[in-house]
Amino acid sequence: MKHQTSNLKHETSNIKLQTSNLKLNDVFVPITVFIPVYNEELILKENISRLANYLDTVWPEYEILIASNGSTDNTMAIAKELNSANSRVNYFDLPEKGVGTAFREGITKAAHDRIVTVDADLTTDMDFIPRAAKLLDEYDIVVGSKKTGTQKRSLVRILGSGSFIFCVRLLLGLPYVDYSIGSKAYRRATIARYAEYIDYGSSYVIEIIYRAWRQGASIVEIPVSCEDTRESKFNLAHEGIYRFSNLFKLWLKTVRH
Ligand SMILES: Nc1nc2c(ncn2[C@@H]2O[C@H](COP(=O)(O)OP(=O)(O)O)[C@@H](O)[C@H]2O)c(=O)[nH]1
Ligand SMILES: [Mg+2]
Repeated sequence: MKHQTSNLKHETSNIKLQTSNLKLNDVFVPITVFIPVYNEELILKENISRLANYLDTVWPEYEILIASNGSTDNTMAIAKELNSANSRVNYFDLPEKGVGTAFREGITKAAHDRIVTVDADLTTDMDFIPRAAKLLDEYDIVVGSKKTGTQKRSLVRILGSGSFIFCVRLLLGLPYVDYSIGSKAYRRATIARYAEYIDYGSSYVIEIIYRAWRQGASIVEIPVSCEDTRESKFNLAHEGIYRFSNLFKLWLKTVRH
């Protein structure tokens, strides 16, 4: 798949290159770091500041895009405050529910053509962002994988995602092992093709990866390390039923017909 880039030569020495695979003469294409949020007032300010400080040291031009679906706490007020303090932080809030809905909107609202998704709790190592952004020079999609990396997560969650991955492989033949929303990176031109298939919830990840994979997109999976520090914002039972039923629907729609 063809990709348009607006090349930004990195020539300044004030950017410390902290990731092993980045070199001073690399070309750093601007990125949007997309962060879906729902009622994240407890961590948003601290984590976005931490993320921006980190990105300042590894990536010359970026946007942090905070995307909410009707958060009912102070999340949006904090997002507004962060934007006033730092013009690289943008935000929007949608009345409709769901991370997929937010992501679909994010594809059109993102300031840049390379979109890296990260969860607001920053439980996955931030160095996924520059590693994945760089890989988008060559690939359409980068899948950050906790399974091939390291994970400190509850057994219930590891077993839940393990059985989901097993069924994905069985039904769709997809070879990847992480379909969570966080730690993924996409070229906008690739995902824009699948925008109409983006569901309201987290199933959009597998929907995009699967459709792109079938059409021969270049996809790479890289390990990430993840340590859960809090309970999920998702209702895990509901999330499990939703994901498995959507997987089954996807199989019916695309494999059998
Ligand atoms: N926009 C949006 N973000 C959500 C929603 N539900 C959860 N999130 C965000 O999705 C990200 C992942 O949630 P998290 O609770 O860390 O889920 P985990 O992957 O199960 O640990 C966090 O940034 C949440 O704030 C939602 O309905 N809409
Ligand atoms: Mg989390």
